[in-house]
Amino acid sequence: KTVNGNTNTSTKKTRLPERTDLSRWRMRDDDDGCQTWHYLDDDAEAKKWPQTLADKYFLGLPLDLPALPAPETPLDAVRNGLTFFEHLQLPPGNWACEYGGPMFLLPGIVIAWYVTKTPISEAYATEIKNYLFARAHPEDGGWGLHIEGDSSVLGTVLNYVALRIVGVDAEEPQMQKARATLHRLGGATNSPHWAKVWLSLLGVTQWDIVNPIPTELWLLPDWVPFAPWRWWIHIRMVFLPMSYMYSKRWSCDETPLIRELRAEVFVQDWARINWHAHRNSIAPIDNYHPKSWVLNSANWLLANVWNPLRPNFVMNMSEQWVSRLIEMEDENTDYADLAPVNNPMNMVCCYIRDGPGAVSVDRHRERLHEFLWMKNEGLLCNGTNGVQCWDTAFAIQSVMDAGLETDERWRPMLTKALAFLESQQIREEVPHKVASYRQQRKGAWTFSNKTQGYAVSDCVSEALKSVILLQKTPGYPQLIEDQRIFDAIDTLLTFQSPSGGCASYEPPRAGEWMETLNAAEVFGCIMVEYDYPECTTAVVTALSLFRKHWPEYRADEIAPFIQRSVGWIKTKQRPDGSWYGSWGICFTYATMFALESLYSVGETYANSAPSKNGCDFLIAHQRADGGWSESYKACERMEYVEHPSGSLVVQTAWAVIGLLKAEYPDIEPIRRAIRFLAARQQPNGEWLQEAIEGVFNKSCMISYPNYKFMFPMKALGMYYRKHPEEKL
Ligand code: LAN
Repeated sequence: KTVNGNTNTSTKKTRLPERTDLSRWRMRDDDDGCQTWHYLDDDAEAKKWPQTLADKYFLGLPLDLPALPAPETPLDAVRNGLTFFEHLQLPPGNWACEYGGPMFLLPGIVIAWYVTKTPISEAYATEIKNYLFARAHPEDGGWGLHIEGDSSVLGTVLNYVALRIVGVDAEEPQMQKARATLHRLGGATNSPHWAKVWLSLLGVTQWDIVNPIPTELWLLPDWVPFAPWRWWIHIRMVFLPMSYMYSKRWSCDETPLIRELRAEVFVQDWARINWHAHRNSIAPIDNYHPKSWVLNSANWLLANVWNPLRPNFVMNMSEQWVSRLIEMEDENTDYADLAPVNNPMNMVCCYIRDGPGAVSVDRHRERLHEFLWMKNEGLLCNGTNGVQCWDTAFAIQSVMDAGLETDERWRPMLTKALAFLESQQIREEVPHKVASYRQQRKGAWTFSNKTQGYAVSDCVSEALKSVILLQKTPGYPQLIEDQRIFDAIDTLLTFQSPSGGCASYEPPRAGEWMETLNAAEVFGCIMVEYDYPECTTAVVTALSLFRKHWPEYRADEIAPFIQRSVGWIKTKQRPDGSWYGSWGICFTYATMFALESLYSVGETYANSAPSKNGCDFLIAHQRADGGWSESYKACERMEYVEHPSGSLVVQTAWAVIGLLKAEYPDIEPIRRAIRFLAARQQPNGEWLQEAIEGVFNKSCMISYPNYKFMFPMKALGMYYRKHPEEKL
């Protein structure tokens, strides 16, 4: 049964079921690490494909695992943790998990389905409804930028529309409440830029409300300082399809549902709205990064002068080139695309360009499923098409930090994990490397899987470390030969920025001044790459490990690389001794990495002021119960903020790892933290989910649920190795 295909076009709908039967959901993880969730309506099929323990865990169903012997030592606690975590390893050898948090992703997919007349199964529709209701703000019924954020127009209007598309009635109490919040925030005319794009595709708003997204930008020669190839990959890959849709001013068929939405999401009478006048209307809560006067002036000129005069040949030429670039991104990634914003947008572009029945549209349709994740709250959209390589690399390291890789008990699990990383190493450049301005990637790993294909400096590094560590342990198969390790190193060496640090997907291609062109409003630091202590540390430690085993290979480049990187990290230390974290929350996360970098060049508490200051910072924030606890607010405000719910296992583990790496001389605070971690462990070996762990672009939070396993185990294991005599 499906609910869409533009069949859901009126208010007179049959109600969606309350819920689906959780025991009918299965996650399939193909050998290439492509993960999709399936609902098995059919009993015979359900019998043939039984639910695994991992499925049950993801769905929050009871696992009925026995209590393990109570740990007496930190090593026992690691063993118990691994006993649990091993159940979650998937057949190809990787780990997976929900990767939710952002609340602007799922509506994009639902809207893309709607405008491309893609049927939505009743099971999917029901669980999308459940997830969005579960995540509505408890007080005002709206949604924010991310699950912990305050209600904003972006979150509220897009999720409201998504709910209507999947078949929820406008008069349901939750919908009335959400609508009231949306109206209080000024309604859809107050949407930020990206929401205006989605709503214009639906024809709920008109394209005149969208600030210009000129396709012409892609015709600029490379030397132009603001040419898009210099932007951060995520912004340029989103702007690309957006510009195509903007130039086409394409909207889907006007259905009764669209007409109803026009009556629901505005505070004004739809027919009288002056769209053009609302280009810059935005609710204060959505306006994290107000547009600069430079951008406002450029937008004014483009909207009022250029657009009316724009010659047809420029339009055609630029649209064609943008279309070609979209095609290249699709081909480079086999339609997985970079992330769940540009994927649904590229799909819509293919639909506009190639027509409803096109292969390109179908392939997007298939791959979009990889972003969706099912849990007890319902169906959500992950931030990427999985966490495969990243989490698997850390899982391996958390066993090895405890020295358990030689224990026969864990060898099969680790061997499978190694085989997975082997299968996911990228062996060649993308087909359109030069034309699509892609970074070198041969020998690299991605964050998710190989078909997505985007190398990230720290993802390459963490995977490479795990592979080297395991393959250098006697008894493990040599799945990756030396030449492939050298390929990874060659690629890694291209990641250093002129500053000495390392960024995420590419070394920065322009300066921070580009933020004056940040049109997204809801994010900060999004226009260009920046160097990050986290990414830099990962590269430094990977190179350090590599040169221990292959001291000759490109030695005269590796040594200065490491020196310069660590030098850069030192320049980023703040006066209070901390480092600001961009990908985890927040100072605790980055300080852990920075201390590890310092350690890798022999700098520790005893002999280095930066290391000592970093430790003192951590110690100053330890809480009475031995734990640490930082709130996501720290990322937004750029100052340490305690989380209201008290000490948290993930941050406590990060702090312990940092202190141990820095060889902090006093065991007492670390011992208390270790006991805190052990006390939070459940009798079956697991740790429970606490506050959200990750962040991007300063303002949007994202979950890393496996961190609650990997980092406490790593901390406990490192502590055990250092103080083998310690009991819990
Ligand atoms: C990620 C996830 C992983 C993350 C780390 C590897 C942890 C980091 O160290 C480097 C950057 C990286 C790869 C990263 C970049 C931005 C991503 C892809 C995300 C935070 C996951 C989701 C986010 C992406 C931008 C979401 C889509 C939103 C847009 C603004 C386009």
